[in-house]
Amino acid sequence: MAFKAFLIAIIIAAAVASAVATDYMVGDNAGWNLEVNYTEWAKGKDFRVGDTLMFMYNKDYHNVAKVNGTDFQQCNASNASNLLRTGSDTITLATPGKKWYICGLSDHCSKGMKLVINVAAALEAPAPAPTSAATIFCPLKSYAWILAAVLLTIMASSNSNKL
Ligand SMILES: *[C@@H]1O[C@H](CO)[C@@H](O)[C@H](O)[C@H]1NC(C)=O
Ligand SMILES: *[C@@H]1O[C@H](CO)[C@@H](O)[C@H](O)[C@H]1NC(C)=O
Ligand SMILES: *[C@@H]1O[C@H](CO)[C@@H](O)[C@H](O)[C@H]1NC(C)=O
Ligand SMILES: *[C@@H]1O[C@H](CO)[C@@H](O)[C@H](O)[C@H]1NC(C)=O
Ligand SMILES: [Cu+2]
Repeated sequence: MAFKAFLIAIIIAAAVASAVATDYMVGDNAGWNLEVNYTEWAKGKDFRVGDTLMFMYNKDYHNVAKVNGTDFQQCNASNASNLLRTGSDTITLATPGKKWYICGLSDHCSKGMKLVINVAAALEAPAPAPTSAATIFCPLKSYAWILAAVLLTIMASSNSNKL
């Protein structure tokens, strides 16, 4: 019974979290290519931990290299920590701070296929230090746990009614 309630709590927490997180299609309908000004695209967007970036592109011509600030400035994808090339890549923004992405093929980066964003802490979470499992779930909106507690109470009482 407690385990069932725990599962329900996790499902609710996940649902609430995904309702709060935003999925960004990089370049919107135009996708990831040479046609979009990604500085313009990122302008005014409030990127948060837990949000996702979706890169959609023709994998014969483009890829997505996650780089640092230096390699971003120099359009150097030769030692990218993360090279994505499926044509449909989703990146979850896991930590706050600046994130840099460039296309590593041909001279696309210097032609403008580069995106830098600034990721802020998750919404409504005062960003506790990620030290324990509890911090993974607790900023996931405490009202999910209140809901779970209510459910648990209901389940417990319906159980005792049968006795
Ligand atoms: C892209 O947009 C930014 C911000 O509006 C602008 O400063 C920049 O010149 C543009 N880049 C190109 C290549 O047009
Ligand atoms: C690109 O990065 C690689 C690996 O870090 C480095 O060896 C190379 O010198 C860099 N190239 C330029 C032009 O910065
Ligand atoms: C950026 O990454 C390159 C490897 O690609 C590394 O040589 C360089 O020291 C890094 N720069 C910073 C500021 O971390
Ligand atoms: C390339 O990246 C790897 C892994 O991050 C690192 O061990 C290596 O030293 C880097 N090479 C250069 C030339 O920066
Ligand atoms: Cu490209």
